[in-house]
Amino acid sequence: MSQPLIQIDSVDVILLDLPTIRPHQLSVTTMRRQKLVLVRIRASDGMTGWGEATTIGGLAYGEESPESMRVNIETYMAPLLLGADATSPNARMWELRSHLQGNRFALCAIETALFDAQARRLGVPLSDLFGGRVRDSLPVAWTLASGDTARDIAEAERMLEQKRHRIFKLKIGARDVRADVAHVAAIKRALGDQASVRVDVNQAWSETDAMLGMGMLEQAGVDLVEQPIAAGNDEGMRRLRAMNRIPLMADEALHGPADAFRLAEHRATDVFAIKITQSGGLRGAQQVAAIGEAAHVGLYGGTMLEGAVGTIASAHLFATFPGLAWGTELFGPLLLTEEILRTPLDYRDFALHLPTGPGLGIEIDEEKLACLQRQSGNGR
Ligand code: MUC
Ligand code: MG
Repeated sequence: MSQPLIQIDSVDVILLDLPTIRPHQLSVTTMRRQKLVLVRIRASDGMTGWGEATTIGGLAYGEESPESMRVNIETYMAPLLLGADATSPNARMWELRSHLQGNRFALCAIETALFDAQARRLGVPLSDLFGGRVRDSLPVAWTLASGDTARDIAEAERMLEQKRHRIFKLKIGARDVRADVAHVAAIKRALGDQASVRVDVNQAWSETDAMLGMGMLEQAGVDLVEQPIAAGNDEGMRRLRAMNRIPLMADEALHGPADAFRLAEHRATDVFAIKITQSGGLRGAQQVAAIGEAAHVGLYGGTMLEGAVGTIASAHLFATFPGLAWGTELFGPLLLTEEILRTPLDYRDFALHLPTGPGLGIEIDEEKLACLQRQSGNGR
């Protein structure tokens, strides 16, 4: 093939270890810090694109860790990208996928960076490359996960007052089922009809725990139960759906279009929690949404608690989904103590408002990044 006119010049991986505003307790880990994984791709026409591959608690949540991603991107992915045509994200991703197995998160970051740069090159928002927006703002849930009922209620009341969030997801599963349900019921009682209360069990329950728990959660007025049982137990999810009226959402069970197809075919879920990283990238997540819409599965815009880059990339894609009945949980940057953008993301009126500029529509503060990298001890 002839030499591409616009080539990929560099691929950099930047790790930032940032404190969270409070401990964030999930059944699989308690986060006090979040390690952001950022990918920066520079092209010979001077365009730069950014992507993100952040995960939760090292290897506590998924198969890729921040450190393994850095090694894999630098050793195996960057050499396949350098010198190649920067203007076709699809061609680059096809090439990578034909040489590599797995690595959904790392591939998502690379794909996002390629699309960001290409959209900037064309002078359009990234969402335009995915068919265009059907909305300019997205409802955003907040996760209550301090581990303390009174503190969670106070936090939720503050969010309602500030008009930041009126959908709350409660992380449960670390304690006994009855203790967890009592915690959820107390929060729902305190908030009443002003808020939608949902729970995420992060696979912690056995099927019998879930049979008990879901009935009680329905009585307590909970609107949605996310991944109560093990990711591989489709039959269990099907049985729970048949037994309960409360909708069920698949999260850890959903790793891209093939899982979406299987879950839809088995009628194992009411709602898909779509995450761009879990789906292996923006195109994979778009395909998950298409399968959901065709199979009448509800859509929810999920997060891996990414910082601003992954959050706004997800928002660009989710804003193109006509059916997003369950809203989103794109609150990741609000859980962090440090800002990496020159202008922070726009959260107000219970929603995230999308930027209108080209690409991701954000400007990374590279000086701040360099300083945070040094503080994190992850600089290069
Ligand atoms: C998950 O399991 O959904 C999303 C919000 C949150 O607090 O944790 C994540 C992961
Ligand atoms: Mg979840």
